[in-house]
Amino acid sequence: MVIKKAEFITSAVNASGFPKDSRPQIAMVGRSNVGKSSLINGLTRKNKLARVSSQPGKTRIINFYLINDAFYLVDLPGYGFAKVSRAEREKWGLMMDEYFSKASQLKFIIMVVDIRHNPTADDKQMAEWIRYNEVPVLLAASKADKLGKTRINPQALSIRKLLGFSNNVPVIPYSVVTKQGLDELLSYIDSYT
Ligand SMILES: Nc1nc2c(ncn2[C@@H]2O[C@H](COP(=O)(O)OP(=O)(O)OP(=O)(O)O)[C@@H](O)[C@H]2O)c(=O)[nH]1
Ligand SMILES: [Mg+2]
Repeated sequence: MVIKKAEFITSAVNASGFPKDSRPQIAMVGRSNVGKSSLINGLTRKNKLARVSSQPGKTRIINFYLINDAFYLVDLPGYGFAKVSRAEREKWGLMMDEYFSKASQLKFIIMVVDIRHNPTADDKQMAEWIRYNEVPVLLAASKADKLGKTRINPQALSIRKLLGFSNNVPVIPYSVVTKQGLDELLSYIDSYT
């Protein structure tokens, strides 16, 4: 698939703000600062579409991007960054619950993990939740440019295992810097839209 058109449509904090049309949605989940917004920019080849920051917690609302007029990529707020109040954490949980329970067009989840790190307790909880809800999932292991070539695949497979996913869950190491893995991710996205 080639992404010819990508545009920001809307932001939302609850279901009243979600797009109302029936186009399929593919959502990015993952720890804060792992690279979800960068991945949206990398896949669409638009550097300024989604806001990226080295400061964790940049995306605190749900952002919807319409791709080729055909489907949405959904940038969900990241979890697990330290400097956050309890109230903020609760707000995050409510927002995610609302999205996952009411977004009936959700077809597929891309769970983004940093290839350099083993999964955290938060990551494991997210993986549990995905399995419980039986949503098709793909693991995208970010920042592969930061790891030596021979370590990339073994580390990606190890993360999948630690998260408790079976071999049926695709795991794709990628980098928005070298563009490794981006075409493969696009093919998977294509098969779900
Ligand atoms: N080297 C490298 N850096 C990356 C890659 N992807 C993202 N980054 C960097 O990681 C940082 C965080 O990226 P974001 O895309 O803002 O992360 P996020 O997951 O959207 O974070 P939140 O919005 O806080 O949930 C930025 O400094 C990016 O430039 C990658 O593939 N390689
Ligand atoms: Mg973000």
